[in-house]
Amino acid sequence: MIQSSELILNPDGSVYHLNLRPEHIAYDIIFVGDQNRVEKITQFFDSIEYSTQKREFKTQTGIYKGKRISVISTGIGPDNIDIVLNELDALVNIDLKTREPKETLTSLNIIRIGTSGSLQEDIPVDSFVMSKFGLGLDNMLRSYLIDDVSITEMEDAFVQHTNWDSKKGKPYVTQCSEELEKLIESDKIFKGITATAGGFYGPQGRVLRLNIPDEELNNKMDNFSHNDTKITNLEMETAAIYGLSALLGHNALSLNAIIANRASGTFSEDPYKAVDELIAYTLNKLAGN
Ligand code: R1P
Repeated sequence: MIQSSELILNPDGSVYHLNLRPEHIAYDIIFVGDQNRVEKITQFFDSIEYSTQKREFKTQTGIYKGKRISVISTGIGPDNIDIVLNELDALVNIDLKTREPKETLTSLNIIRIGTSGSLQEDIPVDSFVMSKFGLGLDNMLRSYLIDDVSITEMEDAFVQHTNWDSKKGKPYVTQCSEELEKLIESDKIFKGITATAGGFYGPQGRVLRLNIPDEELNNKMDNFSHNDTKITNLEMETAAIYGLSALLGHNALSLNAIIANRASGTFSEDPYKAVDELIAYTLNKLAGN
């Protein structure tokens, strides 16, 4: 039995941070970072059956063209992904009354729709990127036993290429769900490695008033290539989502609207439009159109 200190439930039986009970979520789930983006997606739904919010975790579940979908905001960063993935998994794979893992496990389909900066000059602002791999620079996943899901060959190549400082912990590489990749892909979408940082400034090489150990790291990341796959973009959630989903048996895919290009120093003139287009594209693919 999982102790109540380990799996914390609210008085109404909902999981601690997400405020959800099992009946509140669909098996197809869209993640966004910003809670204000949840309704930018559900505004297209035919109906909404459930809404809740606690802190940055806002959920709405409803029907889009006959498909039941939940949209959940995760907030920023891999630490929040740890909370969201574990609590969603508990909703489907742990009996919350007996506090025992279920014998038959359920796989959720999880698609993140995010914004990101491109590292490659040839991936312009307003384009879409699908993360074939997540490269975690953040360490969160290393709190788990990840040998079965991490791609050590690429991790080692990256460590060598960047002369990675071992004091920062070893980067981890995890992969998207091939099933979701096939469902969503098109010739309009760039594919590559998405690097996930555990912070926005120093962890992504931004220097304001604090020095960082390796000012060349972003350049080295731009030049990294493994089996002809390059690092396309840098954000704060994808590798953690892929890693925990793979460990827990869920399917995950991360899509990003590119709103900045750090190689050319450009920023989208209309970032909201790019995100709206990615939302429409993803919803239609999920609904089978
Ligand atoms: C940083 O501003 C946030 O924006 C990106 C990063 O991953 C990070 O969470 O994601 P969203 O588009 O989900 O906000």
